[in-house]
Amino acid sequence: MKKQTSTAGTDVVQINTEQLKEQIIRHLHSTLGTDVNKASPQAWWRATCAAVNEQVFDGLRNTQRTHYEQNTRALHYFSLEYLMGRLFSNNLHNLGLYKQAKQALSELGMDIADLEDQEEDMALGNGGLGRLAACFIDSLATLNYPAIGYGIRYEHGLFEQSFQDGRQIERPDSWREYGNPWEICRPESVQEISVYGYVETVYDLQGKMKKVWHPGRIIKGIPWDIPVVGYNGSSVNVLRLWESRASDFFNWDVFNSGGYVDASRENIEAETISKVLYPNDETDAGKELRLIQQYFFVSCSLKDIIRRYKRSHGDDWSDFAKQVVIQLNDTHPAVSIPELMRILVDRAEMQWDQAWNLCQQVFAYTNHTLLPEALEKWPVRLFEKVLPRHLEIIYEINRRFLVEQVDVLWPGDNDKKRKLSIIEESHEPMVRMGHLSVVGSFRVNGVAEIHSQLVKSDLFPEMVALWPDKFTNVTNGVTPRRWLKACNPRLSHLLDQQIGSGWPTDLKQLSKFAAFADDSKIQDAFMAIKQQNKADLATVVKKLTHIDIDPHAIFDIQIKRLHEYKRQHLNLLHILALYRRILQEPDYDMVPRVFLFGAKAAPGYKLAKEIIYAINKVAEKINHDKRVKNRLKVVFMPNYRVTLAEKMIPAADVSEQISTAGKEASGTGNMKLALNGAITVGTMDGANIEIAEEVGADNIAIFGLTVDEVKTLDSKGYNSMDYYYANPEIKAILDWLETDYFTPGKPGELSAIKRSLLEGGDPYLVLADFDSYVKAHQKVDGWYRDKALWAKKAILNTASVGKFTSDRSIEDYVSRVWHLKKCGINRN
Ligand code: F58
Repeated sequence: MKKQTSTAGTDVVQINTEQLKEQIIRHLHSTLGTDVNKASPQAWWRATCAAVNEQVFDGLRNTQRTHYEQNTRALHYFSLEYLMGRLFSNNLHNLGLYKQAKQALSELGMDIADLEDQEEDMALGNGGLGRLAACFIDSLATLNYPAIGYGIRYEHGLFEQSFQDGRQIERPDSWREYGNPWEICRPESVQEISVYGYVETVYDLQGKMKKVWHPGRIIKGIPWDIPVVGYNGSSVNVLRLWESRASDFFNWDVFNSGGYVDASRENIEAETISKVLYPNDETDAGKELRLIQQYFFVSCSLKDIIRRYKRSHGDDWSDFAKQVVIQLNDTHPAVSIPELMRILVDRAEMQWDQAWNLCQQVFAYTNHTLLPEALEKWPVRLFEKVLPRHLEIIYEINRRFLVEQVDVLWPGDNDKKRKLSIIEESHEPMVRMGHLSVVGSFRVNGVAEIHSQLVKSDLFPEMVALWPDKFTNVTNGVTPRRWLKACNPRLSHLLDQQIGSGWPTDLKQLSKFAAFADDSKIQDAFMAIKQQNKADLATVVKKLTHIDIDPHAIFDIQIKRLHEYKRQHLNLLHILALYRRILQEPDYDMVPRVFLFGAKAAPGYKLAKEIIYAINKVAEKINHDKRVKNRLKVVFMPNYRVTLAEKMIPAADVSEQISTAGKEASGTGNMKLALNGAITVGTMDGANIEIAEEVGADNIAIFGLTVDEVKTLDSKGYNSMDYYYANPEIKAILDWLETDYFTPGKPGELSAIKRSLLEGGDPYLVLADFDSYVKAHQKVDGWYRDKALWAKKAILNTASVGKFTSDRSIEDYVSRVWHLKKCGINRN
């Protein structure tokens, strides 16, 4: 093996094809216990993973040793979700071994793509928030920042989706039923955590009061490490995921007295904690198990951090805030604030003020949503049952906050106190996790410029008055390694040829590609790549749905969780409008379009599921209607997930980013699609605004009400009925949905959408934006007719979105929040 210096300047151990072949065969024999002539694709995949891991573990050891020796300040990313997708090709790409592995496998008679398909997605997340965490840990490792991701090792990730007669069916996802080659169990770092029970007040000999929590149950947390391989031989960081188990395998007393069933029930209950990812999107039901999940992972992680700190500092806490910074990915891990206070005050016997001071230097909080129903609140009653001592601590944090901060700025103002209190005094008193997070953190950020503004103006204006410097913005980003280099090898190759191969770690270099926007040769090459990617996707579509789509049509793609605010139903109304025009005017002139959807609805979100059903039923009708003459096709891809996104994004011509202004915090799919040369049809919402700024008004189709216009309309009183009666096309479409045209023999089956838009008041202003949305699409249709014009716009999209690399987001966090230092890895 020879040592090489990579473009990043770090040493990378490069192994060649022959060595890789030997390693794979060796693992086939000694790890898998099989042979080349009878190994299944699954065994080949595992053997190759084992070979890859030889490199990964080298990097991991070197990184951990270097971090230990340097005693560096490190980021601890606390997230209940990591939507990782597959790791096989990602790790190969990041190690710079993809080509060698492809070649080695081909010489061994295997197709690397077939092996890639052996891997289940690691879908430990719902959507954008979980995928953001995955992009961030990729960037942290790539940029050589000491960091560790903490989360839960769910047995079942996000449910698997299929359609039965157009309706969403959910099945549990069992991603690691047959094991996961990327994880390492670390029994030496097991933690025990407590829940339930009661708090006793005791006095010591000096008369000093102490609170003693007598827990009702102890649960064991077992850590599993997933190496996070930075690009081009940089650091290999760790994602540490906790699995829950009963603290002792059996409660022997109960067992011995014949209570086998009772003893094993306790076991099952403990294991339930890490059993399943909550599939709620944006709305959070007040579930006891969810609170326990949150506390379980937070408590295990904090103890893990403190154990590591104490190894080098003993009981001296004075460097803790210098060494440790914890980022709360939304409020889900916010219970770590009272947990750290409990550890410091009850366990380490620190004075409250000193402990609170430490806490406020350690935590930072990212807000990902403004939707009121998504702001986490826990019933005080539930908190008291599950975490009685933490509730007391929250009360004390709140008391001091109201007396020492709120009452000082607004003396005697009880309205302000009511509004700012961490405890909401409703008929069912609640703990407001957003308030707790702001009060307990030194920095709070939103995830796009407009969103961060709205966090300040609409969500926490008084907190801004108290702490103006606490609030900042970090616009989201995506890793260009996965979302361009690995998923779109054709375009990556063209970029390498035209602008060099430095762009994956310095995405601003894409701007050099703008020089080719008018070059007809590059335009042709770019469009040919898009065409091939579309043909590939057409094959996938055929395989998954049996629907034929024409790669020459415009591929118009909306991929994201299904939610009213994301307005998949606005897209549907537009499709219905086009269909109706075709039926009314048989020669209706439009560039053929394929509308592709990918979305999962939360299992309990009725209207979201009705929207899926409606799209599927409309698709069925349109796709079989000869009169359409292939001008329209509608496809709902089943089981949308990271792996499907990697196939859809490189093939997109049009990117649908159509949320009601003010509702989508940022969006990240918008960035991935633009990066791959899709043109956005979008509202002035979230990061769309910044994308528009970067690509320029000519290269994006913006439509709809702005945030300010939405606010004005809402305050004036919006009446969706006005639009229904004023616009005959809207009326005809909504009435159409009520007939049995799309559901023969079953009129009214699709009426839920109409009901929500009319009787329901259309809370997301679908009808208000409909007209301008249709016009934006007409503009896009016009652009596409001119191939050179389209190619230019698409190229300029790719060339202009360098800002949206997660590397830039991470650098923003480092300078505005974390203050970390890069730590180059010593190899030997
Ligand atoms: C998303 N939130 C935002 N939440 O909606 C999106 O605009 C943003 O780009 C992204 O975060 C990253 O900042 C999101 O995905 C969830 O999935 C939660 C999961 C847990 C329950 C509540 C919603």
